[in-house]
Amino acid sequence: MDSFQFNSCFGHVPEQILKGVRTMNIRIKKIASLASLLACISVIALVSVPVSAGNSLLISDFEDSKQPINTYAGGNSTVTAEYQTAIVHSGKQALKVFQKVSDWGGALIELPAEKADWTGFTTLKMWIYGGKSGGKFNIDLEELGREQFRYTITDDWSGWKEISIKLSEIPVRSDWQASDAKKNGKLDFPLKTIQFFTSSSFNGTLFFDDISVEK
Ligand SMILES: [Ca+2]
Ligand SMILES: [Ca+2]
Repeated sequence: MDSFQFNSCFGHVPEQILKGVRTMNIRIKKIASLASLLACISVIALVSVPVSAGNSLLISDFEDSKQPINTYAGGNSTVTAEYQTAIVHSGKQALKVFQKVSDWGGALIELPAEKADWTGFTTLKMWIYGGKSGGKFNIDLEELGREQFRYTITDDWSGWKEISIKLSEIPVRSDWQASDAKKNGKLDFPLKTIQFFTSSSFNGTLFFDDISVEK
């Protein structure tokens, strides 16, 4: 409302009051501009969500009990794996793996096609609840061509801890490869399995949750 309209409505109004009305208009416009800016920032934030989600590929959060967990063990070893709700990092479930291994044993999940191509991802991450047993265990990656890669971890902490492993720093297994493996010493995709708790000597329990690969 300009001063002509204001004066027409209310008769002659002193300049002091008109000045106050103009100032108020400017403030209202400033508030409107701020609201527009905040709306824009909100839209940008909403648009950014899928981009950050694309930087991470969830391998398993162990919430789906139908996802099979396979275990294997040598004649002198015992391995059990179960979904449980008592000790979790996220959601309602995590995986508990008990091992009493004196020859060989482990637990694995098979990767469905949509989680098997890690092209463009650089880092494998997972949360492990350690028991501070001092034992060593391995994270093994197996390709579709059966070549295997191994990263060794020492169980030297208690409680949850995030393990972060650069894919480029996971060496090819030097102790064993399948006779029919297509060996070239390079981690090729798609992967077949992630064997997240293998060992030749371990006595204890570990919990696993939120396995992912990140860009
Ligand atoms: Ca979980
Ligand atoms: Ca290879």
